[in-house]
Amino acid sequence: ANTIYLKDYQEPDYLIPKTQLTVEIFDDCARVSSRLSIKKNHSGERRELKLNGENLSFISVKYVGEESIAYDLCDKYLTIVPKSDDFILEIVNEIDPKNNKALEGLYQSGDIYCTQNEPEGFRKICYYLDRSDVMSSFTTRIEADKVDFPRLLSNGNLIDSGEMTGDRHYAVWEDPFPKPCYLFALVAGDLAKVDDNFTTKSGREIALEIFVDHGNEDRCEHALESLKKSMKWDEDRFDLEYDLDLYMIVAVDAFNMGAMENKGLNIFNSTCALANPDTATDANFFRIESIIAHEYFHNWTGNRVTCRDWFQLTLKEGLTVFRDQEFSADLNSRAVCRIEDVRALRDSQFVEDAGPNAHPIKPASYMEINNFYTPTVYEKGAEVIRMIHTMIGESNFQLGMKKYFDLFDGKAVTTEDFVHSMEVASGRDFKQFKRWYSQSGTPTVQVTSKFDEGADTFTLTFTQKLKNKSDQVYHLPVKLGLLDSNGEELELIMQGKSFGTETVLELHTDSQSFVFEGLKEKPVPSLFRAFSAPIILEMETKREDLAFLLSYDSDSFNRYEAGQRLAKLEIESLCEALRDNKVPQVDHLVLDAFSKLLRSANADEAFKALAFAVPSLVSITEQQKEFSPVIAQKAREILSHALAEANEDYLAEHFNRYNAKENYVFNAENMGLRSFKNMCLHYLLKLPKADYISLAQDQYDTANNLTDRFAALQALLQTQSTARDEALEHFYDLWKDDAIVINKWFAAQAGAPVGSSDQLIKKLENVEAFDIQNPNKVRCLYGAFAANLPQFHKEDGSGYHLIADKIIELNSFNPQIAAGLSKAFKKFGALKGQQKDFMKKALEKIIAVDDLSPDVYEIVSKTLK
Ligand code: DPP
Ligand code: ZN
Repeated sequence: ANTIYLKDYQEPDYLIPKTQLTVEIFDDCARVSSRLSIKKNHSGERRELKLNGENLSFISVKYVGEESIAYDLCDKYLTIVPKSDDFILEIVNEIDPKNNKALEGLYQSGDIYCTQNEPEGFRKICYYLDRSDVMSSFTTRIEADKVDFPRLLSNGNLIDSGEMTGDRHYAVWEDPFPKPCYLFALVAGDLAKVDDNFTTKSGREIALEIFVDHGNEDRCEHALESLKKSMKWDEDRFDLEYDLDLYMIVAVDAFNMGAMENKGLNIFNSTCALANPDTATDANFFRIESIIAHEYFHNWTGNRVTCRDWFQLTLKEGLTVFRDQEFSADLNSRAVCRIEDVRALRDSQFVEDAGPNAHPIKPASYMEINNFYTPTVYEKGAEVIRMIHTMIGESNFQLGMKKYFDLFDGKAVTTEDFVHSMEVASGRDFKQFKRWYSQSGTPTVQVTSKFDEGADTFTLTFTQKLKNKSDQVYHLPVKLGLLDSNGEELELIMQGKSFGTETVLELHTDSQSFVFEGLKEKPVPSLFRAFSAPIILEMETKREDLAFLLSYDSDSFNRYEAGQRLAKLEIESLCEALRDNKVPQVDHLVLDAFSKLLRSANADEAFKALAFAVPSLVSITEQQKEFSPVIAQKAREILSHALAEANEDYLAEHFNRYNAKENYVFNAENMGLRSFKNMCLHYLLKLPKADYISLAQDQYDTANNLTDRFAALQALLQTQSTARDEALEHFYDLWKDDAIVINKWFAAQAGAPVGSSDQLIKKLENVEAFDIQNPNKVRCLYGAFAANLPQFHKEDGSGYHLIADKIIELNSFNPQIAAGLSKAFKKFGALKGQQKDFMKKALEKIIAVDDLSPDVYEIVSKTLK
């Protein structure tokens, strides 16, 4: 496979100011006729014009009004030597959407035709300059059978439609905003429509339309509400208004990504759009709200201002994730959102950054750009934007956004252009800060402290430990406070100047000290509040101090963090005891600290549900000196069991208190109450009592919403009981024909701590509701199994071989999904002995496949290196 480098970027030789497409859909193929207005884009001699095109049946190419012209055709390009600097080409080709199982370009999902063109799908529709710095005004005519395809949709405004002979009809769409072809979309099918409207702050009425399979009309309300909230929020906080008169969303079942921000015509994976209380959990409702927002926010950060090239992907993704995180935080509980975002960052991005496929948020090279839609580009990218926000503050950040749109609206730009806008608006210099864009790996910040009793000073020293030899020191913000022994915030005084009780320090050099004055007693520091930088904090903190911060820190994130650090210390001790064949004993200080939190009056239920949960298995194994998920899982269970036992009465009582039978309403408060209640249930089922199994069984049977029903099922999945089997069987019978809901049934079993195995997976892939061609099902069965660390890393290597075989199967028709699953082998470097040999064999089996896609090759070869 070829490696493509950022340093080789060159401006396009030609531009395509205008694109007119006609797409005729027939039974056995689709015919695409394109009329491209092309213009030379440099002052030198005319060069050849190389149009991208893959998997296309070429029919003809000519200048408008002429016969044929000389051309050269290979499996990747159509090349001509232009006769002038400004001309119109007419090209015809055919494609086969029905057999397009890679789900890129134009393909069939169920009975619907739809497109996915980011990053490089458009070249599978027609010959084109498929690169994001070529922006064009599109007019699209679609023709199809009117019975099978009553809806014909594309970007922009419908300007014409009508009947044709032979039961066919047509629609013509015009998008007034020039865009790169990755934002082109087309949908044809028999879809139900649910609509609504939104009036913008300048008084324009926007029609909102959601298109879904017939029968799903009652699952659209939440997406529409979320869309209206997003439109309003973007006006209020970012002063950004929608620009077309129509906003359409289409939900399809077969989709590689979560959703796609095509101009005026978003296409969504149905899991990320459709919800009602019976078919979606709180987590689904929350996620849908944030993805609807994310795609909507792309209209400005992504579409109006787009990326010059795909190395700049984080320009739009990091920024848009930051925006959707802020939206969720403003609408729900900011503290809970931050904790969940950081948890997700650590469990996915930190792991990626420590593994074989680590890359900077702005990669310097790639083999297959599809492999770079990663937690690093997205979530770490958002953290980088957040650090700028933390250092310059909201009002300067908004001035920076204004500057960004002033300078770059309608353009395809780079991450430097974004940072430049922020520098101009804030008067700051971010030259050093830009290292966050080009260096990979999570930096560690070591902190030591010293209290000088005579001088009443407290000194904090921060030292950066970088990941790679060639790395240079980062510029990063440290938000902090100091607590006195009563848990009160102390005034921060440095060099005689007061900074209130919370401030943001900035690190620039490899070691920096800060001296806080006027302190009568040794304070307890609370550092990196709200996780102000994506780093690993290394600081020796006594268990007593962690317990203290868990009780008193005014920063919710650090309160949570103190508990997690305390629990991890304890789990580490338990792991050691298990390794040494000693009887593991849980420390009373830890149990007391968590029991106190559970009863604390100064924390809400949503927070408690997060803070009382033991650290994730991933976050534990990432810190292990020797990677051993089986021992980590055992230690984790010992701690959970001890917490359940120590708080049994309280958990049982509070489970009842919140077991209300009110109608389901999705909002932050109710979501918090439900998560607390279900956390109680989850702990109770760690105790081997028939009463608690009945409790879960009863909740499963009588729940009036999927959140509670599914939580009961998951609680039962921790047990080996007939109640477990009955609930699983019932769930399957109820939802087997529902493409979205049944996926939860696969994921819950594949990921279960008890009962999952390679044998189970082989049984589940044969049930009728499974379909390997559907990416959601692959993610929910094989993806969930590969993320079930004790199972995937089972001693006999069976997990590795199962997943390797599936990657090989997927590689033959959907390389993108195959490559995604290949990332499961990321712990290769941490393995030892026979375990490593087993994984090596599995990886070598993949590498040996004929016709291995560049997608899979890139991931696996880098893993083996
Ligand atoms: N559809 C993906 C996203 O919105 C890629 N743009 O992040
Ligand atoms: Zn995005």
